[in-house]
Amino acid sequence: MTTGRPMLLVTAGEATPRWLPAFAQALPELHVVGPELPADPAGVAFVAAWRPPPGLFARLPGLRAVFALGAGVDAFLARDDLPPEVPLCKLADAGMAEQMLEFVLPGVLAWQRRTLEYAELQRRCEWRALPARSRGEVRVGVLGLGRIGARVAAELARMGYRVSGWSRGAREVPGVDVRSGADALPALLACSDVLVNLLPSTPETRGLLDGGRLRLLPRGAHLVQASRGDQLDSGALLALLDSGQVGGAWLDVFATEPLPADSPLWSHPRVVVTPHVAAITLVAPAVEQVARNIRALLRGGEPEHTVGRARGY
Ligand code: OXD
Repeated sequence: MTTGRPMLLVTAGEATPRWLPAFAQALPELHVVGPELPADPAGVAFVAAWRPPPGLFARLPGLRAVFALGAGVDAFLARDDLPPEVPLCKLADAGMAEQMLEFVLPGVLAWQRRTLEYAELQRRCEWRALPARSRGEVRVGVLGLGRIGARVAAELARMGYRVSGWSRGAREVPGVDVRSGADALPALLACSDVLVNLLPSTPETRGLLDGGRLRLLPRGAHLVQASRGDQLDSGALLALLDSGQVGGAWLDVFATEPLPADSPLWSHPRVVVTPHVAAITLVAPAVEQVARNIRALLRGGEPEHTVGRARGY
């Protein structure tokens, strides 16, 4: 049914029914439709989407802006149907930074409290105390200081950990020793007892955590990997876990998802596998951000948090 109001098409796979009523309530001035294309696709001015069907954007001649309903936008940028003049907007935090901190903390605490080493002693029924570590002795390296990474790094620093951060451009994060540029990476890796990867997936970061770079970590370091699987060489990681060079890995993202049943990562005693759940998009704050952006566009203004296509995030 055509209402004359601009249309917002919502498509987010199985989650679509959770988003539709929230968008309809937040934006009564729009006609909210989805996940199927309406009879008059030319009336669709906005799309809010996660993993939208291939070719969708090419069928929407009146498209004014696209809103990603997740943190990473690499899959949007890899498409060939998103016209370059249509702004693509990402979410800014939307409740994800706090969840990410909760995901990262067990990996940090496990290194500090030697959880995986004690698990190994337990398997051997061996009652033996290992030297204790204080927070101030634990060096955490956070790769990626966007909204989520910066918040995680700052919170860890506030808790008393020694935090270094690595970002593309220099920026300030309270309590964090920030380094930028490719030349700064080897030294940061060499002093990361726990390496936390929160980088966006871009041509520069794909394959970044290869065997050569992982080998730079101090012996027994932990890896927390919660951005994109295509940045990590998991074969190299397994070899380094087996040799003890890497002490443990918390992996939430994988090059192939779901992680294939025959992947040795599933059963490795020092790997924790979770199914891409480190930080879930929360409907209420995300809808609020998208609604604010759509209203700005309807008033003739500029949207916030647009993705730099050349930059890749
Ligand atoms: C993502 C997300 O970008 O889950 O992977 O939001």
